[in-house]
Amino acid sequence: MIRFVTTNEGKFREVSALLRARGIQIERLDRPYPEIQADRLDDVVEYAVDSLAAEVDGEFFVDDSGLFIEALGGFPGVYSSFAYRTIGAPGVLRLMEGVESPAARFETVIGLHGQGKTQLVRGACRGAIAREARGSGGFGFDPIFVPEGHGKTFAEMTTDEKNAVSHRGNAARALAAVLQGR
Ligand code: ITT
Repeated sequence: MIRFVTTNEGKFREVSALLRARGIQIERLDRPYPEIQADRLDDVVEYAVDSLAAEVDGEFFVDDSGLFIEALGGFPGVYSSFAYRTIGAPGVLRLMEGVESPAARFETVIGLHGQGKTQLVRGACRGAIAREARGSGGFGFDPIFVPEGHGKTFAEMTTDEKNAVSHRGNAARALAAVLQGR
């Protein structure tokens, strides 16, 4: 059984639903791991996988994600977890006051460790920061993110609707392809 190492219940709900629909069962390992300060999600994931590989038995993967807002030079990006814990979604909305372009994207990098190697797969989702928070589903910055081509925020979508277009949905489909192709 492959384990998804995450402290974030929302991430597990999304990825496990998508993989289950493809016949892949996973288990959650709810424990934190070291997240280094780096400019790229890839580096954060590689470091996390290496440190976990010494402690976790069997095959596992981690998901590191970030919200990159164009007008803010990509902030919060790799610092999304810190930004969420400190200023939260209301703080991001305040930073957007008076900003012309709401363009933003979510990115996810999944690092899979198993069979003696580490493989990274990625997913992204373009969209915009909403004017105000809407919806009660999802987690994190979901109430303030509207994916391109949609009127709803992620927090106004079901898990399946979010997975169909989201950064994590795209990364999890790439993970499923890796797992099914070997
Ligand atoms: P783990 O590292 O234990 O998996 P985490 O919540 O710390 O959980 P991240 O380091 O990837 O996860 O943090 C990214 C932050 O970005 C997270 O705290 C969320 O608030 C936010 N985030 C990530 N994915 C998101 C999504 O799909 N929708 C909304 N917010 C998201």
